[in-house]
Amino acid sequence: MFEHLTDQPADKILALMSAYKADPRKAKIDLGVGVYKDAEGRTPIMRAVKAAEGRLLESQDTKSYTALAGDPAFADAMIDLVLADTLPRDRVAAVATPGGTGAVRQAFEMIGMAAPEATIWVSDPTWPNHLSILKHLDAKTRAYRYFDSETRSVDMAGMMEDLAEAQPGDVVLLHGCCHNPTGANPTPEQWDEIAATLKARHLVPMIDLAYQGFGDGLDADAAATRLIAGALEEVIIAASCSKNFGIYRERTGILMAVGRDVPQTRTLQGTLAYLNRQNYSFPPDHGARVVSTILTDEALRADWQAELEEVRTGMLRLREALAAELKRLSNSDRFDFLAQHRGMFSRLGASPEQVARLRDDHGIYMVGDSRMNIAGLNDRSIPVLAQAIIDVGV
Ligand code: PLP
Ligand code: TYF
Repeated sequence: MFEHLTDQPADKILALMSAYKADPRKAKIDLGVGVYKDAEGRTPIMRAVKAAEGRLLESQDTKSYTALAGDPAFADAMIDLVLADTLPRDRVAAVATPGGTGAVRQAFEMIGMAAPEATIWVSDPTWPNHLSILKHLDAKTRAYRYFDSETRSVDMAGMMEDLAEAQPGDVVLLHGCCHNPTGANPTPEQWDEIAATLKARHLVPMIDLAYQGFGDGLDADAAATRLIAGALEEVIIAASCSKNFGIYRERTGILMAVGRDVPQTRTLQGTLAYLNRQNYSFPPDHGARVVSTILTDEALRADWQAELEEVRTGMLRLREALAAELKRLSNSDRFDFLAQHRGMFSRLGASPEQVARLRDDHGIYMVGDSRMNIAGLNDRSIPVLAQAIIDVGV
């Protein structure tokens, strides 16, 4: 039977990680995979995470199964973090999932159960895993224009024109904040327009929220999600704790589904638990319990927020420094978009050839579409990167 299997294309981002590691040059810069790194290039364990793990080690007295939906305290804490008081708790169904990716996957499967004919609209571009999971599930998918490669901001007119072709009941996948891979995000006014369009055209939003706290702050980054969840009857939210808690390998995420009323939400809750059971039964617990321990303890939560805020403002400072250096070297403001983008990523707008030259001639690794992980920079590498960007002719 195995002879029927063929080689699958590698994940380009993960392949880049290996290529970087294998590069023997001392002076190399890793702007590839979306993992936060401090100025020394480390991905630290956050203080509150260490403390919560210590508490769990002391106090946990069983490793027995939790529930198909995961620990209820995790769901409550995450719904509060993402939605605050937008909705009554009994209109939100939620299950813990293995990472945000697990939530995305379960969401697509739920859509397939509820509306197999629905088209799932994705931004062009979007996170490559969205596309590969949709393809794997054989879901109907279409792209809407999102990024204006001239201004490096959201192509609102193109997006609206394309979504005008969506049929009632179609799903629109949105990045709640910190768009991956472009770094370009709708303004609050544009989010109002997006929410109004979804509502008027009876479209179902699915919001992927993988970077809450990495853009403009914990509440600001959830504002679009809250706006949409408050305005529409049916909403899907896939949230990740990988980045904002720095617990990537613990595989911690949550899938939420907002129902139009309490009975429908109860059915949704059962459906999500059913999907967990079919795919892996009980979701991972350790990361979820670390998160709920932090979010429900005043001191741990305050410390986590303070450290997350340092991470966020540190990346903003790097953005501003890179934009300023490029302004100086290019004698123009054409790189100012770098300071306006939010989150870990910016799409530089370099050609594939220029990206290859940055790697081959300068030891600078970014994804082939010229997505840079801003957290891979520090004060020493910013002038090096800026000069290389000018040298290859971006
Ligand atoms: N969605 C987007 C847009 C992402 O960039 C990521 C990546 O980190 C995820 C979801 C899910 O990440 P994880 O499965 O590691 O929680
Ligand atoms: O886009 C990124 O870099 C992150 C991390 O298969 C990631 O979202 C990349 C590829 C992948 C899983 C996670």
